[in-house]
Amino acid sequence: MDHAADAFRTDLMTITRFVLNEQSKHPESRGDFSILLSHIVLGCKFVCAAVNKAGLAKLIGLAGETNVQGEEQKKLDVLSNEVFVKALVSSGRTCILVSEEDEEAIIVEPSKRGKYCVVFDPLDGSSNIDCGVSIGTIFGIYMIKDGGEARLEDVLQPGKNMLAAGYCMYGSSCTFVLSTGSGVNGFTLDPSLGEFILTHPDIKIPKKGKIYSVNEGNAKNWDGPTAKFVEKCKFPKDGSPAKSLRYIGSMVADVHRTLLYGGVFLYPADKKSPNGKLRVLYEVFPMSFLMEQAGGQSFTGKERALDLVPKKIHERSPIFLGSYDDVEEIKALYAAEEKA
Ligand code: AFP
Repeated sequence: MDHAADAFRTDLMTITRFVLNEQSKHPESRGDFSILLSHIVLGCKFVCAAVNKAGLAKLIGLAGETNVQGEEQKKLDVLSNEVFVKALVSSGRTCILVSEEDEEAIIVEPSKRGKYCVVFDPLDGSSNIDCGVSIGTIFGIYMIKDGGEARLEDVLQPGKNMLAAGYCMYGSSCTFVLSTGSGVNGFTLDPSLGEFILTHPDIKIPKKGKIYSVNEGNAKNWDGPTAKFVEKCKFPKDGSPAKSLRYIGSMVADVHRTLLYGGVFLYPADKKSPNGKLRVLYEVFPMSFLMEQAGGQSFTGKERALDLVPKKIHERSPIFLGSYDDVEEIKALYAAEEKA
């Protein structure tokens, strides 16, 4: 991208304009999706502002603490969840919501109901808040199955049925990455305009990467294929250079880097957590959707991640996602183990 030319750009592709352009390719569309997305974007702008001033505003802290007015302070993830739930319900376009913060799915009251189901983690990586590390919101959108009553089955669909997925990363800049099923596009918040501007059009992940990303502290509990893959990353036997290790411990930040620079992000199963740690609906599926749309792959150790059919809303799954060739290597290691 030509940054010098960018500085003088006058024809700004805002996310609203981008989504309306996409909408115009579907003459039957009534704009419901665009409205839903604008409510998600609003939630992200709110969370971005709250994250930026968290230290100053003393928003960080334990839920249950009181501020000087004697009001109960809300933890940032609790606050973010409230903002997203309210924004999504008030859009009038949703019927069922699943949030990482809520034990049960939220069934939207009939008078405010629309046809979309939204699964989301309002503030992923929240253990990183207090030290200023990048964190983010992750979301996926499904269409209600038969257009009738909202039921739990509507959000227990395989990831490949998602209509759209994305994340917003609250980092050195605020970046919104979106796929509506035809490629991946990245938008950066211009704080002076309060608008997300298209800065990363048609993101494609490099076919092979030079980075692997995993919590190596869990290595003693890994299964054979994971251990072999990481060993290959560090001590390649084919003469290729060793890969670099980068691990932030905040999925949005680790996946964002993987998407832009290539490589592989893994949160495998281990002896202590046979299903891994990450949640299928609002971590594994949206990130897998984006990876595939960017030309990469995503694998659970058994199958294509987007083929998985969740049985519970907060189900977990192991995940290996990133550059096509790197994930292909992992798949080969699992296939070899199964054969043996
Ligand atoms: P927190 O929300 O508790 O910080 O967890 C973050 C997360 O769900 C995901 O964003 C990271 O990729 C992953 O957990 C990190 O897990 P480890 O700390 O076990 O490496």
